Amino acid sequence: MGIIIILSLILIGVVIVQIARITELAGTLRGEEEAMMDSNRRNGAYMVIFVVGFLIFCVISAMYYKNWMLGYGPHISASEHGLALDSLFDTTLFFTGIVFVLTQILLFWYAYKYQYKPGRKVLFLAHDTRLELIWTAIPVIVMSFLVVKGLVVWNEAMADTNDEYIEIEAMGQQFNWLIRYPGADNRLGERNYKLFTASNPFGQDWNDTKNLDDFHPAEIVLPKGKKVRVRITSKDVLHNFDLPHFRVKMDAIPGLPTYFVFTPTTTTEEYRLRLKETPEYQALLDPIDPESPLLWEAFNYELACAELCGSGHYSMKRIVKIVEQEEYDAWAAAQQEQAWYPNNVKGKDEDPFKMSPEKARDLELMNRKKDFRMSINNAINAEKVEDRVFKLDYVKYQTGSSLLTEESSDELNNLVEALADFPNLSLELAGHTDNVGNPVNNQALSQKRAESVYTYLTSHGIASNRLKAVGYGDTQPVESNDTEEGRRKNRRTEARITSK
Ligand SMILES: [Cu+2]
Repeated sequence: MGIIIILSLILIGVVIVQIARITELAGTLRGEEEAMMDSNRRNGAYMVIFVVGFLIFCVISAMYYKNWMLGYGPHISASEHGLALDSLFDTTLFFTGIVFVLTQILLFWYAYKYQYKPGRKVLFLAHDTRLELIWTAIPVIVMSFLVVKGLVVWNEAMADTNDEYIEIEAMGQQFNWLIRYPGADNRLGERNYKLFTASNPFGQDWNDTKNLDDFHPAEIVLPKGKKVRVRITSKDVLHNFDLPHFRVKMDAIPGLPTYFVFTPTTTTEEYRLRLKETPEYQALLDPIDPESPLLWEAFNYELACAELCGSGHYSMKRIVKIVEQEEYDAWAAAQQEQAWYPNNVKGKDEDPFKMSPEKARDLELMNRKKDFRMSINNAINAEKVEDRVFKLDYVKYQTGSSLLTEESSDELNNLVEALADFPNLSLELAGHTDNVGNPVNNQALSQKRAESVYTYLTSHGIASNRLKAVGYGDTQPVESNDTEEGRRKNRRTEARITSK
């Protein structure tokens, strides 16, 4: 094969040399100058035809592919800052477009106009201050304008924010993206590259309790309208975190964490509906399978790697879903079940909580706090008034007395914290007993117990006008009093939300 290619190249060379010789010979026969003028005229005309055809082709191809291009047709940005970025891109295209069209026209037109003619002389222009000024000043003005506008957009996208945001982490590796969510505590735990193992792909430090509820989903799901901060890192080589539909693009660099803040504004469903209106997206996804979905139905946002990182580079795609807040909450709650620590680390050798009872207790308290937060959130968001109630499961009293046990303070501190976070919340603290003993005594005891909680909260800085203590005695059982289990459930302290 190699020999054949080399032989062909030599043959083509011989042919070209022969043609040149014949042309030369014909030229000598007809008169050399005549032949050269003729060729110049022809080539000049070709140049003009080429530039006209080329510019028309540019315009037509831009129009033809418009609906496939980011920033045009249905592909207006799906994020807040993306609109500013697109407008910056359009401005740049406007200025460079003018220069592009003018230089192409002049380049080819001059080749025609200034073709060789006998007697025509070249103008030698050694220096012209005015010209120098003009072609320095125009780029300076245009470039300053573009750079300043670019800086404004950049600072906006990169600004540190005090707003509430969801922080997730994306770690590139050959060849996929690892995704980490902070879990119910909304905070990503510490990690260290020295801790990388097969069962710890992020190198999470399990001594940091913030890590214990972090989960690693297969897809990126985010709610519409919420600010998202992505921590971007790499495990091996350069990768690039690219969400083209949101105009998010940032290098993932080993050893140098980068980030990007963006706010998705369009759900996947809304984006599909936009594509539904576009003729280009009515085709079948798989042209030979009539059962396959249409292009707009099959559309998904995607995360790509935009750095040529190796042979498996193409496989770094991940699906990104933007959904409404309720759907996101449901998804996050389901993912919580798959949290990495309890499913992959807990009880194994690398689990630091395995040995120490102290740490096991820390973990238990953290989980209680999480459960408490969930139940208070559910109570606040409940639609029916009678559902706006939550139990203080770990508030306990000494037998037959209204004195709080020592461990009650953990749960009560969670309540103090929640009351500080929701300053408009007012509560009725309700004491309940089982039906053992005298109903009058039961009522009195439950009243006193509710008051103990009341006193604890007010002595920890909660305004007394937000709280009310009521004892219900044995009048509101939640289970039958016939079994020990039922009676245990009926002895309880609850908090009912009276205003929020
Ligand atoms: Cu990559």
